[in-house]
Amino acid sequence: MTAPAQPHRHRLLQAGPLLPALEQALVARYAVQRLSDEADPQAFLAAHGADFDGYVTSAVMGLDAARLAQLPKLRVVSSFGVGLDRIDLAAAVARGVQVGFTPGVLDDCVADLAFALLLDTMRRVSAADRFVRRGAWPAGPFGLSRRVSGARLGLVGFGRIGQTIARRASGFDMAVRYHSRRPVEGSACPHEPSLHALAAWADVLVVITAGGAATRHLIDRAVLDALGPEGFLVNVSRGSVVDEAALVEALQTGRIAGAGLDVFADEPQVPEALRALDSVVLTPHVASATRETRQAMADRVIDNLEAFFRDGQVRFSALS
Ligand code: 8YV
Repeated sequence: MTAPAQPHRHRLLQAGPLLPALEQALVARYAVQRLSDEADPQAFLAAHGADFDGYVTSAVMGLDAARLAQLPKLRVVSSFGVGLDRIDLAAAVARGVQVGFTPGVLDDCVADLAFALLLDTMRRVSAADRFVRRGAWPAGPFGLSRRVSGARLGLVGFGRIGQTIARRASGFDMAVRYHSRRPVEGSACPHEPSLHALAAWADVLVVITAGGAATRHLIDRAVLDALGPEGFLVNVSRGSVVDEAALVEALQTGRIAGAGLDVFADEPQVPEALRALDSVVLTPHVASATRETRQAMADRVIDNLEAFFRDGQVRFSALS
């Protein structure tokens, strides 16, 4: 166990592994300690928790109130990602700790992956690829899939990413409606106040709402039944938003047609029941994972820290 050196530099605790280019940029500017390198992180925090000004984490690794309490001198958190469901913002506010995140730079890539999953599930691209690879084609044709152009797209959540997905959909002549707590002013897409009505209307439901307690299991058995046996589900938000057990059952019994999933209830564990289904396309939480977008996110993480240590204010605050 080593205490961080270089007392003249701001001391950052890094929750775990991050993009290598970001780790290099952090080390070039600050005295950085990676908590996940410690054999006994709890003992390390007990001995050195008071040494750190800043905490660097990600939307997936987060920062809970217990960890925050182990860092009594902490002044700033810089998170790699837009999701805030794993960061205890109330605890940070109560302590006067600023929280920076990376909005605006990942909307396009998350929307692109949502569309990739939508196209793949409806047109059965991955299933057709498996069909060709296992040599099944000579024995007979691959079955029919579903037309995407002109289909009805229901968006659950209509923030920056939801609106970007809607723009992608216009290129496919899709009809788009959305469900959110409040209608978005100035949008050409109709707001649907009832999630069940949206699911019943849609051919494909794309979930892009925030995670956390308020949206836990929003997509439940009743919503899946409203989507129906011809309907598809795509989730690029958080696994917690979908009742995964209800989803597995709906897929196994053909009560919905298929699903494209980038996020899961207990990542990185993906239930065997989902992996066994040919009607499901699975990706390992990679919606923002392009070189360009991850670098832009890394730049925001650094921007937030530099702005805080220079001006006392992160550039992109999760608290405003
Ligand atoms: C990043 C995400 O996943 O921004 C988010 O909320 O879930 C992803 O963009 C992820 O934080 C990388 O660890």
